[in-house]
Amino acid sequence: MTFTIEQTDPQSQARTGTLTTDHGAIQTPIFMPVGTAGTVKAVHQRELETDINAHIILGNTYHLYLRPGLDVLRQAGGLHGFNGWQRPILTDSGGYQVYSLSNTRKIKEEGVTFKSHIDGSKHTFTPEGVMDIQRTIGADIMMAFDECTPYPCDYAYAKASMDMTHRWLDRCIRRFDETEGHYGYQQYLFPIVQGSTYPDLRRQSAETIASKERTGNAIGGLAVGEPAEDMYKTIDLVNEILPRDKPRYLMGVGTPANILEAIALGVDMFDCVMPTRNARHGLLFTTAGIINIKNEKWSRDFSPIDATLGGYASTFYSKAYLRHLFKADELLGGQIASLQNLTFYLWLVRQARAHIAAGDFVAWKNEMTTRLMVRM
Ligand code: PRF
Repeated sequence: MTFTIEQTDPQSQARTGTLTTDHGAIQTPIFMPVGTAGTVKAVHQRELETDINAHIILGNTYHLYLRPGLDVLRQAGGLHGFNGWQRPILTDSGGYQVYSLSNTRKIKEEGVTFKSHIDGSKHTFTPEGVMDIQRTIGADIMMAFDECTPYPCDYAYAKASMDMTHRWLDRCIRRFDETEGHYGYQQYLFPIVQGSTYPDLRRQSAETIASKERTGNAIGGLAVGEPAEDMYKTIDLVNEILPRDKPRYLMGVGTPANILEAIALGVDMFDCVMPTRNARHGLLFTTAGIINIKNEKWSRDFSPIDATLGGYASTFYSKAYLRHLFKADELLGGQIASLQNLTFYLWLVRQARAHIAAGDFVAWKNEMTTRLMVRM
């Protein structure tokens, strides 16, 4: 894997770059659509490639391990062989999903024991096991096993948790370095910075993570309910320490405004369920602002969903028609809305790259942030 920085913004920490994997190149800053269970919900692989032009998608260790399970994935030739997506895939390590989804869980030094949200069966994730599972899934980028602390979180818990995440990281690295991918291409391991919102813990964690000298680094434990200002301060502090010449991935973020601010602070990669989850509830991100398509005001608006954005779903279907689909509970509604929102998110990061290259990123970001918050 190589990461080349192409342009840096003189007024902020923003930069553009190219991350090259055996499954192709990723232009950064990039947004990665979330495909939890091996599918970006309600979106075809073809639309992901053409209309949305996703460079990389996410999968989740927790979900894929429980269903379809490792035997099926191994026989399919990994997730790429199973779902047909031939561009890069990143998998989250499962820790975060265990904490948010499973019914009961026990966190110990050895690992996390939990009950499946599907059938109540009992399982244990260890750092070693999670490396093996991500080898079998065949993700180009594998994430270290961590604990994402809740917010608020007292200092003693945050410190003990961070120390354990660091010990888990050493176990992940050992297992990762003594194993190989199964499918003939390289895989890479990204460690994750934790430390809640405590500056000294974040500093210590960023230094520990940087010292491992992996291919790329991630920032976890944010966007869990803390004020946006605390999130930005933490990103700024951590990015001062994480190496400049390696990609930085901010996990589970966020709104369009969050993404633009974090790009200005030097983040290169993002993922979030927001565009797809909001879409299924009729909330649209458009270049003119945020729309609740279920509102009566759209019932006779026969204009395209988002003519400025371009692309198939945004120009072919009208707001009135999409509103009708949602009111009638038609499955096509969620599909069109998901396509609109992901096309928008990928457009947003493409615009960011263009404005970093043009040298007017900060002015554009400030104007865009105001525009995108408009509720129509
Ligand atoms: N750790 C992992 N995945 C995550 C997070 C984390 O802290 C977050 C926090 N926003 C989202 N996804 N492993």
